[in-house]
Amino acid sequence: MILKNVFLSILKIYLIPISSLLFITILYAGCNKDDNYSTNGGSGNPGPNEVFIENSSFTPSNRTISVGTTITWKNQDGIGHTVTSGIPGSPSGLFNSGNLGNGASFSYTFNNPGEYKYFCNIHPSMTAKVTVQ
Ligand SMILES: [Cu+2]
Repeated sequence: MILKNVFLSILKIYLIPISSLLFITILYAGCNKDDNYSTNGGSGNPGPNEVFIENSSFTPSNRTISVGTTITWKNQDGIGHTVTSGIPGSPSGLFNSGNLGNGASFSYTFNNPGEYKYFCNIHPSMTAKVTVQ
């Protein structure tokens, strides 16, 4: 009977903190994974404020964000691209990355709501937009 009580006490003292620690560790591991997800700049999927340029297209082609958000475009292609505001043949002049080589990135902060179309000045078939709300 005494042995059983001792055993139960040990269970209470050690098992609860250990399982809590394990739970917290798993939570943190999940968060860190998300952080890498949006900042690794390598393969995989773009983070919430990123647009990847890959296979001569903008991914995702319509990114919806809130006012004040900075979008970062990353060129994952082996060839150069630009991120130019407006539509092919009619740039709006709001932003223009210039030629981005492989691995290069460009950022722009959207401070007003609206729909912002953009394209690649080298490949006019590459068009996309950012919706700011
Ligand atoms: Cu291009």
